Amino acid sequence: MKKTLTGLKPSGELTLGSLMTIKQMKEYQDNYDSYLFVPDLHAITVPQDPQELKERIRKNVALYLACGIDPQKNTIYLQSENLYHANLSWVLECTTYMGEASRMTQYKDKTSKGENVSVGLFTYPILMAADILLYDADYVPVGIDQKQHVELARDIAIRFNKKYGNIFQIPEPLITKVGSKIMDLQEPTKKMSKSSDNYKGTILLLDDPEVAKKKIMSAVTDSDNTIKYDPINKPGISNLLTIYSALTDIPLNDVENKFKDTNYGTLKKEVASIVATTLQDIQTKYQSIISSNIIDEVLNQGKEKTNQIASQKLKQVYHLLGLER
Ligand code: LTN
Repeated sequence: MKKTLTGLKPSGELTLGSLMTIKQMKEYQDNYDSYLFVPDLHAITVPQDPQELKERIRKNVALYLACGIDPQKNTIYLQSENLYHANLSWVLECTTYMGEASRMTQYKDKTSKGENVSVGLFTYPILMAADILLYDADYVPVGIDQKQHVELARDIAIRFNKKYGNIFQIPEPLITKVGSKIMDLQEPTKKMSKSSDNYKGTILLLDDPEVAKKKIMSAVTDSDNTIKYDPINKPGISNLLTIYSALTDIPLNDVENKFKDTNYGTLKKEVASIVATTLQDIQTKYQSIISSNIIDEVLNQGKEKTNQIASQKLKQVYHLLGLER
């Protein structure tokens, strides 16, 4: 069976955008061997409050389950509970060129603002390559912003295989269909992000549904009052159509037709309502999960299984490199 693997960084609360990646994994869970982990080591590339990080890690696992990820069909685990990730990452760093790593646009964007950045932020995509290659993932569902990182993982794997022997499966990015396009409600040309400081622009999966409704109602639009999917000229309206389509699974075209003879107020109300019911449903499930011991059971299983797989893989890599006596 083919393998899919992905992770959602716990650097901020999960958003509607995160839900799209989770939904994608849910679609695959019946037909693929699915791995869904919490890349908590990736979160510390920027400073985190330890107590908040700890809580968020648990919350995120509970949210995976509340959003319909079946722990029987998915291997769910914490990156930090598997030492082999950081270990393989070091090996891969030694086979990655400075030039390649320096081309990563996410890193370039972050450093272009002139902020102090950690070395970890620079090597971040190589740890991500390790996450993927340890398990021989065939497919990696990610938003469009992570595509370049998966391509780097491919390049690293291809080169390693050529030089040392065929050991890594070459992964392919699977770009989340609409999720890669869910935008900030206040600045609809920017991706809706868990690390955004614009509270009104982002809908969190644990937002009070009434608050979420208000955020939709005050989303930025434009003044020409025609409803059309046109992300360049009408980013705000297009984003609302996208959200509606994503949450109802109705194709974007049909959504556009459904609303084309109405007005912005109607569209916003309908989107607000579907967002609120979606959140309500997730949160009801979340409440019962967070107060049970299912999270620990799931994570213990995931930890054991993935440590076994990863230790085998690293042993083979060490063998190929002559790291043995
Ligand atoms: N970099 C990703 C999170 C991530 C990931 C991975 C995704 C870390 N390791 C491996 C897929 C596969 C992000 O920021 N969304």
